[in-house]
Amino acid sequence: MMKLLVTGGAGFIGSAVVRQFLAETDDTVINLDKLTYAGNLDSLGDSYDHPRHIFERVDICDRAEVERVFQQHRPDAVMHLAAESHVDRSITGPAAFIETNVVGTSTLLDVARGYWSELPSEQKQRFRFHHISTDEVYGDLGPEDPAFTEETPYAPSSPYSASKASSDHLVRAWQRTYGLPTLITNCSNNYGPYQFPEKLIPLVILNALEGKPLPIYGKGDNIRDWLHVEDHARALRTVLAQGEPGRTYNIGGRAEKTNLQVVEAICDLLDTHYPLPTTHSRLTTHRDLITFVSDRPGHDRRYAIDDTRISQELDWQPQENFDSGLRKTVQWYLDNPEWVNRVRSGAYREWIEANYASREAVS
Ligand code: NAD
Ligand code: TDX
Repeated sequence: MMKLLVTGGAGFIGSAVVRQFLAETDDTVINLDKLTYAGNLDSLGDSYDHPRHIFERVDICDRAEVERVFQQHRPDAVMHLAAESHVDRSITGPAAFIETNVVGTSTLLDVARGYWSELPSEQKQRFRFHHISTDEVYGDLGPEDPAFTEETPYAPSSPYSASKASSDHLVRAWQRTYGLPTLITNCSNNYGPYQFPEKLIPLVILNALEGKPLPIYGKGDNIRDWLHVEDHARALRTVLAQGEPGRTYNIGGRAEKTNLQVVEAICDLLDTHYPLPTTHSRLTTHRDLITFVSDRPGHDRRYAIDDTRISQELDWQPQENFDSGLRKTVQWYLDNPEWVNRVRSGAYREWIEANYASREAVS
């Protein structure tokens, strides 16, 4: 049993990590999240009220508050997922990415270092700072290039990936200079339930359900490797438990697809389960909604992960294959109109502001 501090636990991947820890272990989870537009406590479902879940609305850039959380809850390990995560937003507004992903990560690291350095020796040895990062730090690949390994040189293309690369370097520096026992994982594109509909898969599902255009950047031939979020959460738990401090592990889904293949697959799934609205009678299939739009500036062509290290050293493999994972994901969005409507209408934000504004006023 341990006390785990998860940052970003109200986000897409963080909420999956929190739900999994609470359901499958006896650990206590301290969930530290600022609740930006991407933070949604609805995504925790019943886990929010779980007796082993403690929620702290805190900005990782706020050193005093982060110190308070460490001193008050005394975690055995940190899993750091809080970040600005959307590439398109980083292109129109990079400042928040530098602030949270770079300054915030350095603040968290430094508070963790101070806390860790004063732990009793046994606890100090067991402590881990696990930083959750992306394959985008490696830049992109040509069609015939070998997949990214943990030795691939960094070459980030977007403000988002540059900010994540910076945070990875900070984590390595804190490990090398101060001896903080860190772990880094670099993962490919995640998909699954509770993903904010700014990212390709939920955006396309929800636009298709409303008969809206499905925007594909450029020709749709950019390639991503897709991993189900529950598989990612399982990989993170494996690395935290068994990973060697100071080491990096790549995590991937063994599912390279062009964006057009992904969007067409969603359209085909919806054609069988959810016929087009009658208002669109001149359209015969959801594929007719596909609209090619101008490309993302600096758009990475291809990502692919060589998962030899995590699969051979830690015996982790993805369990969900992309076809069935995508089918379940489409079904989840069909089955959860309440979550979808609250996200789309912004209602979840009103609840957060009402709830936490009053809490702040009292303290
Ligand atoms: P997300 O945008 O869904 O969630 C991010 C969470 O962080 C939100 O709950 C938000 O409120 C919180 N947050 C943002 N700024 C904060 C701050 N200053 N202080 C405290 N909390 C803050 O992101 P996600 O898709 O769940 O990604 C989680 C992590 O995994 C990120 O670090 C991301 O870089 C990494 N990652 C994501 C993917 C992916 O496909 N989504 C793939 C690889 C790695
Ligand atoms: O409307 C769209 N049309 C489109 O063609 C959107 C939103 C995206 N795309 C393309 C761009 C990408 O090639 O689809 C691909 C996937 O786009 P996103 O869902 O925005 O993800 P990506 O940019 O690949 O980054 C994601 O994976 C790596 C996450 O957002 C990152 O946080 C993670 O690190």
